[in-house]
Amino acid sequence: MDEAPLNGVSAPGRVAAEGEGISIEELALAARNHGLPLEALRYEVTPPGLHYVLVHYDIPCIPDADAGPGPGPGADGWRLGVGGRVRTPLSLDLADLRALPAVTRRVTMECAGNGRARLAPRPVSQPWLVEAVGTADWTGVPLRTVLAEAGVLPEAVEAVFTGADHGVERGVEQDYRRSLPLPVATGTDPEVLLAYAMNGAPLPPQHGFPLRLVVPGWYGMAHVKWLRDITLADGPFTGFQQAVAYRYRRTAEDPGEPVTRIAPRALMVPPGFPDFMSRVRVVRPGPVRLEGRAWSGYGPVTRVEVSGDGGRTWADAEVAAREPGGWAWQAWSAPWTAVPGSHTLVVRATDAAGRSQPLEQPWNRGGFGNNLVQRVPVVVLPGDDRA
Ligand SMILES: Nc1nc2c(c(=O)[nH]1)N[C@H]1C(S)=C(S)[C@@H](COP(=O)(O)O)O[C@H]1N2
Ligand SMILES: [Mo]
Repeated sequence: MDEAPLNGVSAPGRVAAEGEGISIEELALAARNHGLPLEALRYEVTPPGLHYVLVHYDIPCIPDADAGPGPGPGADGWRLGVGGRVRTPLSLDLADLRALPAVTRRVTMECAGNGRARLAPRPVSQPWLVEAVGTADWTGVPLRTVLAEAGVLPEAVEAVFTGADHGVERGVEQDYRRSLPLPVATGTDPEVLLAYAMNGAPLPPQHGFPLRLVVPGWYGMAHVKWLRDITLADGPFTGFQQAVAYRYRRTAEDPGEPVTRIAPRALMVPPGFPDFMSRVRVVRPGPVRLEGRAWSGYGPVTRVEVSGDGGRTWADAEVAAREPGGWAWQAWSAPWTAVPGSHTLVVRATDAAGRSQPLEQPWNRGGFGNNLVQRVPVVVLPGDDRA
């Protein structure tokens, strides 16, 4: 179905008024979707259930025949259509896709809205702090394998991907749908995947069962879940998720620039132990090994710096090398001496292209690509009276 205005349901995108707190509507989104608990940054591959989740509408229920009694290819009744400007339109089921040569890629994915909740003024949407990230091993078929089988015609310039989920957003009824320029869709660096497995198991319902797109290095919105159709188009796609949402704009009228690759970010496993309500960290005095992960959609992270005094002075952390050709986060660690009192720890990543993280809050209307440095307030206890 084409995108169409829906009479009677219209909520324009807006930014919160000065001092306006998080609303019940934002809380409803924050409760449906969820982030990575920061202590789970300790895992190189995010354990099942701890990877962040972002779903615009409802999770579609596509039955999994494999999960029930009796044989079956899985996802009975589901098929992936490949059409538009192609020589041979295809209709593939999961068995067809599993019969093609498979690859597995470790990919860090992050929501473009990560960091939005701290913006002032705050764009009213899913209120992420910094935790909308996760890393998984995705198994599937390179998209270019399937496109080559269909035979892309010379006039095609974009591939448009449609999910099985449906909803209304700012008054526009739509299927979740995004496009990629053909050079990205058929490229090898990154190589776009049609993934049917996550960490060696079929995709969980919330992560796109039975099939999703994985676009290494790009923000989450490009990784279309519950993929049911790929259409090759001879012009740029102008649907809602492409032309209205996911653009870097200063004002509502500004056409803006499209949101694509992930800006560099480092996150820290908060040290010590938390206060239940405030999440303030409590640390015993003495040497502490700070650790975390860092990533960038523009290439490897080459430098991670840590500050123990709110960003006045910095020290280099040790950073693990990125797997060649890989798109997964890199581990970092740094020593720190916890001295009694209150401190703010800060961490900052820089990638091979020289992109880094700002110390002052940047701002755009959608709250996208905000890679402001993470600040972790800690209270170090007096003396070691427990020793
Ligand atoms: N079909 C569909 N695909 C989707 C979405 C969606 O709502 N519907 N959300 C996108 C967004 S905004 C993000 S950040 C990622 C989140 O993927 P995850 O939930 O597997 O972490 O999926 C993307 N793919
Ligand atoms: Mo997202």
